[in-house]
Amino acid sequence: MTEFVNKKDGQLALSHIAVAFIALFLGAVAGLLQTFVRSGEIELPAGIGYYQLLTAHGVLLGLVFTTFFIIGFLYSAVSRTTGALNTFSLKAGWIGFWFMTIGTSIATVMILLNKATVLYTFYAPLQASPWFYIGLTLVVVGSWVSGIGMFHQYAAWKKENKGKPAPLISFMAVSTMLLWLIATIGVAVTVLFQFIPWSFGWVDKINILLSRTLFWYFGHPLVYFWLLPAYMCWYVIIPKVIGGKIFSDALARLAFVLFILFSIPVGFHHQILESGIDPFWKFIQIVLTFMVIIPSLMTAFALFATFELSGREKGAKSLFGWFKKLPWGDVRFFAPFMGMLIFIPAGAGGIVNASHQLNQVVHNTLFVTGHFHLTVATSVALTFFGISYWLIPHLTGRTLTKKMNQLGIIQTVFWTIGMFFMSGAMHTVGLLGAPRRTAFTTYGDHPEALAWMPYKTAMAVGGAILFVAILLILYIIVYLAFWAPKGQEEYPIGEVSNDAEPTPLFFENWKLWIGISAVLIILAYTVPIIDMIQNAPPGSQGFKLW
Ligand code: HAS
Repeated sequence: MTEFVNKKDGQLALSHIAVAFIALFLGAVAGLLQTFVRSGEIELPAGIGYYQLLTAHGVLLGLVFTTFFIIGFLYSAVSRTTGALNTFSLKAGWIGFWFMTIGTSIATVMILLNKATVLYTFYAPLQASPWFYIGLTLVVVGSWVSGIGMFHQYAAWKKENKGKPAPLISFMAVSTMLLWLIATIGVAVTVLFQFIPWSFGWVDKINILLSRTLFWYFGHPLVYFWLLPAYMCWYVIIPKVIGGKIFSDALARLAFVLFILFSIPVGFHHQILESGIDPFWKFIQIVLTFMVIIPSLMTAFALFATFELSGREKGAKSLFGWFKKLPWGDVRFFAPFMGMLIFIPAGAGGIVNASHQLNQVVHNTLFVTGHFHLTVATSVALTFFGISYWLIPHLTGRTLTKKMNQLGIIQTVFWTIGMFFMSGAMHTVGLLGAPRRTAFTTYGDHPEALAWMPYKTAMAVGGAILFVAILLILYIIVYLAFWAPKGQEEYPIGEVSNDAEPTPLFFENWKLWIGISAVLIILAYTVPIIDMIQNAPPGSQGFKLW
């Protein structure tokens, strides 16, 4: 294992991270404008409307910021722990990067031209320009090439280190990309065989239910593709930052394997209220959804154990004495920690969503919007910021200064307060029945809508605080990349506790995990998909399977 990321590999990682933060800025501007347009406070020129801004916000933050940041971070982690990337992997990384960047640019231009106002889920019958779907295809293909690059580097390391488990963080990077590859098959199929032919006009109808099902086959593991890199930081980076040890290497690997197995065959929990799917299959997928909660509970357990063991080593005595021993003044810890803390209510909200009857109360309300602003936009985003504070200076040969550390802590506090108002209001007003994805102006003076108005103000206040937090993070990032003093910032990688059990090698039996994952997917999806095709409304298949 090397202490530093090789310079060439660092450039690859940095390029990804640069695109991620440009997307963060543009997506945040769209987010702020969207809040004002939605509440009817401003009207924008050139007919720029709520849904166009919402699409830009969702695509740039949910898809572009995350995917680019994740691939950049994963490449850096693989290079740091398995050594400089070999020629094939580095090339694959750059090819993937350019495919993704070109694809993103095409899709963004289409959104800006108002030719792809279809939201980030692009549900049919909303239709975008074919170029939007082609752009998305390039992003997916690019990410596959990047994934293959990482697999190649990992395989080369395994060949040279026969009989040894791969470094934990590289194992996690490979697991995350494997999950992504299996998941994106769904979106690739619907885009290539349904949306592109339909948007070019080669066929005049589309099987909506099938397209939504293929989307959610991808959409739920997508959220774990966002989450797992945050877990990589929580499991591997944080123990080192707090001066402790990784509680158990084997437990961490098991959690990642469980995500590969259970995060895909669960898409129906986004479609519980959709007709056309037999309740039996919905039930099966809800059961599997509850299975995918387990690795998160394991993660919570492991984190508490790491915190407690490290605190006790530093002399903490009472039941919660370890809490005081955590490095509260270190932003590399503080930002991800706030992400963890918020993941507790965020996860509870997910369990509410997944609980069949409760879903009837919250589905398509702002409660769901509140849920994902806590999960991806807080737990994941704050962790990604926490990573950036040391990763960017590490890659640019600079250091995280005391002042930037302090500013990072202020940024984290702003983000948390902003999200408390915004997401708190979304959860509450959602329970009162306020629909998601609807401009407030369309409510008119509907009596029920009057009760929602105070929450609208809370959301706007939260949104404004968040925008200030975005400006702060962008300033810090630019400072760390270009102006911070030269030096060497540590790339923290934790060591496993001496008391942990040895790691069994079967965790790297990929054939086994891919096999079980395939069986679960086939079990959960085959019959309902055949049903959807055979019982589609006349002429609406878009393509005929048989
Ligand atoms: Fe979700 C909708 C169910 C997790 C994102 N989710 C969404 C959407 C998004 C999203 C974007 O079943 C909207 C999609 C759309 O546009 O329509 N979600 C779940 C469940 C979980 C879950 C069961 N979601 C996530 C994560 C996301 C995310 C993670 C992004 C990263 N979600 C749903 C459902 C819907 C849904 C339904 C559809 C709703 C509808 O009707 O449309 C679970 O994975 C959650 C498990 C989490 C836990 C928490 C563990 C806590 C940990 C922290 C420990 C803290 C420590 C700190 C140690 C069990 C690990 C120390 C603390 C001290 C106090 C010292």
